[in-house]
Amino acid sequence: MKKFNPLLYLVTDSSGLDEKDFLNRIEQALKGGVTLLQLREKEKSGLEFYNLALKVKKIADFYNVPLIIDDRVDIALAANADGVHLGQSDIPVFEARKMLGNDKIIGASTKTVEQAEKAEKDGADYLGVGAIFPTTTKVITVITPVKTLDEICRNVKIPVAAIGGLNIGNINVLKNVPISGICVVSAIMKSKNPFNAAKDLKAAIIKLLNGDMQ
Ligand code: TZP
Ligand code: MG
Repeated sequence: MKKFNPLLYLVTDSSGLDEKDFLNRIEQALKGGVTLLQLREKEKSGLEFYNLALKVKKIADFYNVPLIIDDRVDIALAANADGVHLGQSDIPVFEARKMLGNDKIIGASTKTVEQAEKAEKDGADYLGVGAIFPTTTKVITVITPVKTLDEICRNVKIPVAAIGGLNIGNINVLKNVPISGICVVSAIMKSKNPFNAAKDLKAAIIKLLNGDMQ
């Protein structure tokens, strides 16, 4: 399995962007310090998703950042991505583990301590927990209180990344919560300058996790 660090985890959203702009934004964000990358496509056909995954994989490899594919174990395998991210309505983590073996990273979205403990037991390597704040990226979202996020972190051994509406102005709500990092979509994908957005967010999350934030 490729070593991974969910400190600053960029989840992509290509909607409204042409492919060149999309790929360029990803590259700028990787240059700015993104540590883990997820290709998340809800509208594309299998072929379109696969073709895009091949292009994104090349860029991610250049910056030595693991690429995770959202939902689709088949695309992750076909594009030789580094792993897959599964939600509660996707195929079960233990089935994905059987298909992918131990060399691929498996992430799971969880909203309760029970879901988190099950995902860990079933073979997940990290957890995404949220939405911490309302988000415009995903239409149907349920808020996960910071208290639940904290309980999840304290009940599993695998790394936990917080997600949902997070940006440089609000991540201080996560102070003292033993997360390993944050996942963001809009804070980077919709920023004017994805390089600076990633660089500034990374500095802020490092400060937050070291406990030096005001
Ligand atoms: N899962 C929970 S919230 C979310 C996902 C995929 C979207 C987060 O996007 P943003 O733009 O960082 O709020
Ligand atoms: Mg999913």
